[in-house]
Amino acid sequence: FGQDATLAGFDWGNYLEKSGLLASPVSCFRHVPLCAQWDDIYVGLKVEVLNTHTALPSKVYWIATVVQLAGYMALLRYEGFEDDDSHDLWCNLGTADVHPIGWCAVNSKLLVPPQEVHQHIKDWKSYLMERLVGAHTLPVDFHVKMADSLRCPFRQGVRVEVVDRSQVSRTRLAVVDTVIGGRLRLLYEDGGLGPSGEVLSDFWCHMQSPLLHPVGWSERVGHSIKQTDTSVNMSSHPAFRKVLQNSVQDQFKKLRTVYMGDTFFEEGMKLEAIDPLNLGNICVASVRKVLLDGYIMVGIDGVEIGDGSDWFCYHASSHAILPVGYCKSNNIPLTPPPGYDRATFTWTEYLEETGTVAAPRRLFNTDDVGHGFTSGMKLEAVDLMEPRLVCVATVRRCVGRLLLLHFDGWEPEFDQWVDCQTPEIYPVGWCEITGYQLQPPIGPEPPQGQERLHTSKKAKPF
Ligand code: MLZ
Repeated sequence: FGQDATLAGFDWGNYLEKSGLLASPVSCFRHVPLCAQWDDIYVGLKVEVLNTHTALPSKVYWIATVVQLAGYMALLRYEGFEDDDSHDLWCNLGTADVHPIGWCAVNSKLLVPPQEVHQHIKDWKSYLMERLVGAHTLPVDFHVKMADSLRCPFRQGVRVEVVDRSQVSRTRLAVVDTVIGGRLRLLYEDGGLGPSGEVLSDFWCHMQSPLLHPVGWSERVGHSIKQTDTSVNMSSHPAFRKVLQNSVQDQFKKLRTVYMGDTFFEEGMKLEAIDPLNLGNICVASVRKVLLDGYIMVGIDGVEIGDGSDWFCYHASSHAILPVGYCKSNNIPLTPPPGYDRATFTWTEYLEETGTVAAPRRLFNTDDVGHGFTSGMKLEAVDLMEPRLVCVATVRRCVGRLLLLHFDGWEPEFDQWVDCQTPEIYPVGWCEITGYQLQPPIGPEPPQGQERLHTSKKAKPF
């Protein structure tokens, strides 16, 4: 795979067959089309699908059975081939010309068997009748539900507040430019345009991303926001020519309510946190500031610049902050502050030495949600360090709510911890359905257990 795969479109079916056919089911992803319908999709269903084995000039269809599912992809076997798998075809249930049984009759389409089947089954009409007794099929409203679920409350010209990729401790006003599958391309209001009108600074995230907020949010919770540089003129860009409309709270996902009463996070409390700039590392960290509405600013111990510009905002319900001792009890390597040895670092000594206390365990959202992901499953995942990219990925570990994602073909240093409910992961086939560009693996996988030589990856903000 490589450049060619990008141009030709990545062949998930072929790749899955080489890598063991394991993919996360659509029902694992609450933010994706057809998630709620997926209980009705299973191996053994019969469908009417375009017949690609015919010399006829017009479109004709035939009955097929789902023999394998992987995300949105289904491996289909035309009726009549019985145990012969040599004509099986992968198709994306979200995009393929595939329908419930009965669709052809209602829509005056012809059911014609593949040539090979025609030859060895003489009376295919009664053969079919026999095979269809008691068969289950796609829900009749399958494609309607799909179309409904692709609707999005955001469109070009809507204004939001979003993390400033050049300084993660603050937000910045931005305008929606493009929406693909619920993922938004945002242009900072003072991001600037190049000499030929090209955008100099953009940011991609899903509409349910925790990094995205309605206009007015920063001021309301006490988060810092970059003042828009009014000398930068973006008005020649189409997104800024639309009537700009401020986003409002109900366009956003509702966060779980947290009570900030007597026992809440306090400045100086210690915790473990996913490093926002190195998402494969869980580090020793501190609460630096308590904002309103359950938000806190967190700094990574020992690497802070000192002016607060590298603090990161998390909601108290975020998966990315964890109680002291979480890594140890879950066998995850904890990254201690520079100067400490991974092998000998202990929280007890560190707390004593720094005269600090651990944030109480009950403040963290470590509820087990029974998510259904298992290690080895393939999926499509955003590289959160370059969030424009949706990549071929594998679940490497599952720990409570957390998933360690590996990007196929990339060094393990690119691995990222994410929450099982992050809106930045998608089932196999999602890109094809939404029209989003999928990044194929860049090369063959390094052999298991043997890590390739690499130069160390520089952390860069997004
Ligand atoms: N330009 C970057 C791309 C990294 C993308 C990795 N995605 C898993 C680099 O080569 O470092």
